[in-house]
Amino acid sequence: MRIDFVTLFPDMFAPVMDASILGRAKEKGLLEWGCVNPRDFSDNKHHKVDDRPFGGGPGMVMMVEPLEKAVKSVKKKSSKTIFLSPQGEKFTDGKASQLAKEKHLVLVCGRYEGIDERALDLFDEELSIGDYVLTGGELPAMVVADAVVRKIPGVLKKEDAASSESFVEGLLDFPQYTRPRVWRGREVPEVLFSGDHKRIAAWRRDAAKAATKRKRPDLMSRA
Ligand code: 4GX
Repeated sequence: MRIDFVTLFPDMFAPVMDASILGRAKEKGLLEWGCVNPRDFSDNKHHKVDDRPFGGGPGMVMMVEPLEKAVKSVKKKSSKTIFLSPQGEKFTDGKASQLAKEKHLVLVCGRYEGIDERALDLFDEELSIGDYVLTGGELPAMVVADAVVRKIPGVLKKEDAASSESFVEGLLDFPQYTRPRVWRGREVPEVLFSGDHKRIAAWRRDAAKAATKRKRPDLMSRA
């Protein structure tokens, strides 16, 4: 998969996109990514990309022209273009699985009070990572990229690690333990040492259900 970020702050991306599992995905040839800066497409001599809102009010609005040129410079027929904003459809793990099947994502990051409404025609989808307001779309774009790339076959070490986790079956993860077997008097559940894989699987299913009921009752109806 290739991902292009349209952003006024391209320096934010490498520390996240080249680290850890995403960095390894790139080394393995499973991910390519790049940034394109609307500022480089401004015909204004000061490379201006924002302007005051018509009708007045505080803050600035991203101008449509540099944004359109930047998107068009990376977009191909097979690309899916996505704008990140609090007004978007809620981004979910299911959405991440859908997007992992795409060949090319163009993730567009807004700043300021938002973008000129007429720029919305450039996008196939508008997604929100949650009901809070950030200072820009860069972190949401990287959240989406991270959740999508880990779904690409071969990115995670164990092929099944992506399908046996939270949300995929509508439940939270089951509790995990590692050494030591006793920590400050707290013991690891006995069943996990039984070697009985059926019993362990049954315990994990029950524990996942109990955790979901307690921590995220809103998910229970879906599971
Ligand atoms: N999930 N932001 C977008 C600029 C903006 C402001 C108003 C449109 C209208 C966000 C989120 C998010 C911050 C990205 C504001 N765009 N994006 N940006 N929550 O908070 O996706």
